[in-house]
Amino acid sequence: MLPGGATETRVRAACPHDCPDTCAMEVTVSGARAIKVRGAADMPFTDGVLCTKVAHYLERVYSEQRLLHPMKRVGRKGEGRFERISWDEALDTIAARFRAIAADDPRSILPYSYAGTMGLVQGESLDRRFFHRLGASLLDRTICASAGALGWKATVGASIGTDPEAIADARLILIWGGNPVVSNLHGWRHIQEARRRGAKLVCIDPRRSETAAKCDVHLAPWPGTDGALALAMMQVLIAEDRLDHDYIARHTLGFDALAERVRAFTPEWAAPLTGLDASVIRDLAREYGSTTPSLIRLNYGLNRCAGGGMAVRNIACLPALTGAWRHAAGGALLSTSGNYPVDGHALARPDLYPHAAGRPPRTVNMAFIGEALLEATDPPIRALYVYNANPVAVAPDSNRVKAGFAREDLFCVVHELFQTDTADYADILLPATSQLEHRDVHTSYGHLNVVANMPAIAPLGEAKPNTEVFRLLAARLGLAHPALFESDDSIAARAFRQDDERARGLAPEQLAEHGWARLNLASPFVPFANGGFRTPSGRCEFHSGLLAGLGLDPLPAWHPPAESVVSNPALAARYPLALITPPARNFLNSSFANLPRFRDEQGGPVLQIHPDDAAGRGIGDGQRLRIHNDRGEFHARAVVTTGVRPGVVVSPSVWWHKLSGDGNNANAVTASTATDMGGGPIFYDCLVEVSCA
Ligand SMILES: Nc1nc2c(c(=O)[nH]1)N[C@H]1C(S)=C(S)[C@@H](COP(=O)(O)OP(=O)(O)OC[C@H]3O[C@@H](n4cnc5c(=O)[nH]c(N)nc54)[C@H](O)[C@@H]3O)O[C@H]1N2
Ligand SMILES: Nc1nc2c(c(=O)[nH]1)N[C@H]1C(S)=C(S)[C@@H](COP(=O)(O)OP(=O)(O)OC[C@H]3O[C@@H](n4cnc5c(=O)[nH]c(N)nc54)[C@H](O)[C@@H]3O)O[C@H]1N2
Ligand code: SF4
Ligand SMILES: [Mo]
Repeated sequence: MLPGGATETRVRAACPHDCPDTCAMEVTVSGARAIKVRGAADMPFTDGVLCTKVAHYLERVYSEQRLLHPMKRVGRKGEGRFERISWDEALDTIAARFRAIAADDPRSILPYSYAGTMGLVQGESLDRRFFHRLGASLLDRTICASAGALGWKATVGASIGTDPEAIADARLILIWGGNPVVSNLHGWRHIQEARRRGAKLVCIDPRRSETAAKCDVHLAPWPGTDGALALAMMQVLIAEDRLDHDYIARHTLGFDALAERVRAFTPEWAAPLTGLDASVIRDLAREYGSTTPSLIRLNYGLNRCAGGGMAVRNIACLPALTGAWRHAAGGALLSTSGNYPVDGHALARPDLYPHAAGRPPRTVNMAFIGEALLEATDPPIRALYVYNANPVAVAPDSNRVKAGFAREDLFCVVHELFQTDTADYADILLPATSQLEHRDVHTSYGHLNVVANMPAIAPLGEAKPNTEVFRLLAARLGLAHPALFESDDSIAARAFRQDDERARGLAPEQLAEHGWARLNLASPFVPFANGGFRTPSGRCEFHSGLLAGLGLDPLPAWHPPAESVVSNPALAARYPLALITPPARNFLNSSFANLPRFRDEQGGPVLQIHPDDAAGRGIGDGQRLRIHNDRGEFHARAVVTTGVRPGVVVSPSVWWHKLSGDGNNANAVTASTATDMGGGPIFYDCLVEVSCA
């Protein structure tokens, strides 16, 4: 009992953000107010620790910037002027517009969401059911990982890899296209433990990231050339017979064709493409081929280039050649998400879709929302409902995206916690609850636990959870199906297939009480020690029937970047610098970028540039820069540093446009070109020129 009679309670929660660590949290509530958020001490992966962002979570939850009631637009689109309305007026307006548009063609309505919350309930349940029932356009959620996920799937079969809690005995760890110090903090703690026990850490990243600075070796290839590096490593392993023949014979498919394919891809071939010395590439391959256990921790940084899918696929072949998968601490890890027996059908109910004759479902690729809004004709998009996402800030080629959102004839609903760049374009702006105010249950892509989220406090103001809004809209639209009205607790309870062995221990009441549970997998979980790949052949597929069926090269290949000095010299003559815009430490994509603490920590948009590139352009440290190409421009402050290789410039992201000084963030220059597979964007495959502003 506290003074005044208030009691303190502790509520189990999950960090909702798009981060592989999916921390288990504990929220302390006093009276009606949350007073503390901390990492669960009893969950081994979280280990009582939250990152610097979420350690201050109450500043987000109770921010004075929170949207607390529905509003309608009174200014121009994008201007951000709104007037308060009631929930009844908001819902009636949306229902009336949706009803009218659906009467012509419901596919003119497009939902747009990504991973503002990763929760299965608030992120992929009633929302999906509602838009399925309506017969709206389907959204292909490609913006982050679709290229790499497909490259990995073609090779290994599913998003399954090394158990991140079993890596302490690795002797060599390649951190490839990832920056775990920033974006996988708890995974990094396990990597550090391996290092304490003697592992050597090699970081492969075009810039000296926070992680690269802490590794034993840093190799800085040109952006988008990892596929060539991996091919050359395979060439060396095979030519020098640094192979596990028994593993290859039992557990792989297509080795002879692979050997033939990589014969010409020598380190000398890869050197000019990657910008690494042939001897460096050969030494890396030799060390990889002679160190056991060896682990590759790859991340999605390397799938944001034109050849990103194939790059991930080429890397995924390596541990099968050396037999590194035999060891708990060996193999490779991109994502653990494929281990969860999520009942996607029960959550999303694709069967609710009304298959009207002569009207095939239409799918829109979220990555190219600008094009879709401006160019889709069959049918045109007339209404957009955005939740869990901030596309105006995070989608590539922002000027096109802004032009699409600015269409006067587009009816746009945004459901948000904050008035983001996207919210400024809403006709109706709805207030969303934070994670502390609603129920959810979470999988992870960086560990093997399920984490529950129980509501800790009542919704602030008039905020409502995503699910609640869809229940209310379904009623207003007269959509009678009972699946559209299921409660959050009930949805959470059916999230996992209870007949799946891996779900043993995930009983809903237990999870709600205990807060988290490890999947029922062996510990350590060594997924491919004895083969058992999730591919059609059950083998690691050097030759992929899946890719052949998609009209793609079935063998590992070299897919160059779309924009580089080597692959596009004409463009490089005008725009000679390769820009990458990786995650900023204090933001989570564009989340947190509006809150003073994190903005101040991050210190404004910067562009890191090598002294040689700066000198040639008369650029000094701290100078205001204009970064531009044919698509657009943004401004940032120069940081002259040898931490980036000459020819590469780096701008940690994602800033909000309207908080970036000149009204533009880095996506003003990124391209709306698709990756080689999976239809993903190529954020880190982007040529620019830089001058003083
Ligand atoms: N603090 C923080 N954490 C985050 C996020 C965030 O915004 N902030 N974002 C979250 C999200 S959405 C995701 S998808 C995950 C993972 O997000 P990822 O985008 O995989 O990000 P990182 O792990 O930070 O690492 C990306 C690294 O790849 C490097 N890189 C860029 N291009 C190339 C290339 O062509 N080749 C190679 N080898 N490296 C390249 C970048 O310099 C960067 O250091 O992180 C999540 N965690
Ligand atoms: N230049 C560049 N661009 C990038 C990237 C990059 O590295 N460089 N990274 C890309 C990647 S990997 C990704 S994953 C995307 C991320 O793109 P998004 O998934 O759009 O991520 P956020 O920018 O964090 O926006 C999520 C929004 O959801 C809101 N939200 C949170 N919880 C809820 C909720 O319960 N209900 C509702 N209605 N809203 C909620 C948050 O307030 C936030 O504004 O960005 C991509 N864009
Ligand atoms: S953002 Fe990642 S590291 Fe930070 S609390 Fe959430 S899950 Fe944990
Ligand atoms: Mo992402």
